Amino acid sequence: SNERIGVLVMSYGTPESLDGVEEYYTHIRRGNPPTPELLDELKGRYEAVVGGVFPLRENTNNQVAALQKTLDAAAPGRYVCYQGLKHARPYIEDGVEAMAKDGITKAIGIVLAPHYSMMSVGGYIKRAKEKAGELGVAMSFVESYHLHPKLIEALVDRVVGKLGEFDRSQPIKVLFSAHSLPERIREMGDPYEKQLLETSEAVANKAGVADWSFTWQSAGRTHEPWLGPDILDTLKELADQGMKQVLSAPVGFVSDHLEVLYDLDIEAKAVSADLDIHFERIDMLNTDAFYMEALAESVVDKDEWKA
Ligand code: FEC
Repeated sequence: SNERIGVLVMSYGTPESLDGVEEYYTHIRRGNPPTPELLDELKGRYEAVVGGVFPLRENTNNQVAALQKTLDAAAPGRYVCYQGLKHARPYIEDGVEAMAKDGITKAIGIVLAPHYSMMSVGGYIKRAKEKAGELGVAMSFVESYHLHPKLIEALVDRVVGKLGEFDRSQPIKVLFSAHSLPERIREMGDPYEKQLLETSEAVANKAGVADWSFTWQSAGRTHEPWLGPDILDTLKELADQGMKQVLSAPVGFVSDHLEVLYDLDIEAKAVSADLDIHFERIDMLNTDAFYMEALAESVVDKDEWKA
């Protein structure tokens, strides 16, 4: 049939300007406004990275446009992409509403994050499902794609490429990382950790990397315990062991944004410099062609309405 299928492409979202940081932070904190100290601290991080520009917005726009092109090449005219953001406009609910307005009754949701956790991707899906149910849009979801061969290939290319910039005659540690989550996800039997280790291992094996480990980053500023060790502690530990070269591979993220450009490129790099460690990071996927194909193939796989 020539029915059009909606594709709700979901991403974290970022403010549009420094003035929007308070609303954004309040949304992340489920309606609780941050203290002035926390707000200033977050604004300071945005300013340190990009002087008030928010790269995640343009990167998400570019990723959605590139995915549309990739889907058009695979199945001309069948899929129409809509954007839905977790913490900024257009919100997930806005994306579902836009589909319904365009007369779309069947849709597939996918998140621009490869690993499933109830506290991350699960939250995106829950909100989309709720709105779709209200508006009579039938939806299915890609929950994860952390071992898609083209995702792995794209990451392997980046690891191998960046290793070329190190002194190969000396030891190099590859540090895979992802956003930490509260430790209580363990009691909930969450697949997040296992999936992250599977991605890391697949990339390390294919890239021929023997010396690697996985570490967490960007833990939230709350009182409950978060998954560790944090990358800053891991770097200290490595320095104690005499390691002088580290390649950072943040496989839990797919785009240039604050958690990479600040937490790794500024914070982890400065800590490394103090520890006399040469620290580099792999390039992010952004609109990488293999990544776009991994997304497009995952969407087409979920299309239960195709002939
Ligand atoms: O560039 C940007 O403007 C946005 C960068 C950004 C990304 C991102 C991805 C993830 N987060 C995840 C979980 C949490 C949990 C909390 C939390 C808090 C923040 C804060 C900022 C922030 N996150 Fe985020 N996250 C990004 C930015 N995140 C800013 C608030 C200040 C701070 O704590 O640093 C804690 C919420 C709470 O307080 O209760 C939990 C996860 C991901 C990766 C998966 C995904 O992309 O959805 C998981 C990008």
